[in-house]
Amino acid sequence: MTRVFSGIQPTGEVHLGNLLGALRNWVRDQHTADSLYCVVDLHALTVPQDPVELRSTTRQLAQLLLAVGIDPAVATLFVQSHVDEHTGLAWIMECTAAVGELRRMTQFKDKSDGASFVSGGLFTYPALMAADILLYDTDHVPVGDDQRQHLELTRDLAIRFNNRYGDTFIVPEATIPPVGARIMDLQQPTRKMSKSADSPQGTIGVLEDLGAVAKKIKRAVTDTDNEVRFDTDAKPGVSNLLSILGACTDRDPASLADDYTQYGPLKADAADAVCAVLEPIQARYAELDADPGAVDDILSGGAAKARAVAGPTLARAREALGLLPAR
Ligand code: ATP
Ligand code: LTN
Repeated sequence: MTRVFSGIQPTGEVHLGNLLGALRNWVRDQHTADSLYCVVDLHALTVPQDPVELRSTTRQLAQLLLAVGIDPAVATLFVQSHVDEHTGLAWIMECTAAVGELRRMTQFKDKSDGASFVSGGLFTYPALMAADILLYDTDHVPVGDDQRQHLELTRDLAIRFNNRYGDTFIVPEATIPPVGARIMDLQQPTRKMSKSADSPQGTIGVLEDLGAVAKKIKRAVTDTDNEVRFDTDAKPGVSNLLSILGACTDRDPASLADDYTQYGPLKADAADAVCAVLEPIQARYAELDADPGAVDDILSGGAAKARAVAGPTLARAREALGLLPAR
């Protein structure tokens, strides 16, 4: 059976970009592949976090993943720091990666640029991500477009390791959705919608009040020429609304454009479509609120299942490297 793995950081609010670019595909893949989904709390440590907040956002994110539709009866849902093999293999990946290739990562450049403190972990972040993926003999990694470069590096590291030490890792592939892989900020449509956006008006939280969501979409930045056309370079704001509507209704954004001659109706339909997607997620999230212990139980079962796969893979890599086994 095909193996699928993906991860999401417990930092900030989960937004519509995360949902349409990644999480919806996680839910889809769990029915056709052996799927593991991970709350990557160790990746969150690459920038300073408040301990109380980190603990609660980690649990809340797991709860949200369940609300979105991850079913622990078919998929494995777990927290990265519960499975020590991630840090064990990360060191090996750090020693497989070259400084030059880590330096080329655009996410590192974006996140370190202008920051007053840049941790060593922010730089080696992609080695930990490669470890996450390779530990599970992963075939496919459903992610948004911004993770393309990290996936390429993961493949390069797997291939390099296999060439040096013999076949050890499966070389994974990114699966990036044709529509919704790069949802843009509603106020600055040339920047991706992000947890760390400057303006909350540009980002739609998955758990946000639906009235506020509709307002934000209706106030989204477009342009003055009033022509509805899918052209991400010339018309980034309008194209973003078409992508959002297309991703929510399973339609092609370029052909959707033919249905509209004005921005108002496009915005109204996009707002309705987004609210229709968010409403059941919010209802399930509220139900899960009643029983926080249930989330912890699911995570504990998930970690046990993940360890059973990760342990043998790490042992295989250590053996290939010539590390003396402990007795
Ligand atoms: P930040 O912007 O602060 O780095 P993030 O919003 O990218 O955080 P992550 O936890 O890094 O959140 O991403 C989780 C998943 O969501 C990844 O697969 C990522 O590719 C996807 N994703 C993130 N932003 C978008 C977006 N604007 N459009 C589509 N997919 C996205
Ligand atoms: N780097 C990713 C989060 C992430 C991930 C992973 C995604 C960490 N480990 C493994 C897929 C597979 C991000 O910033 N969105």
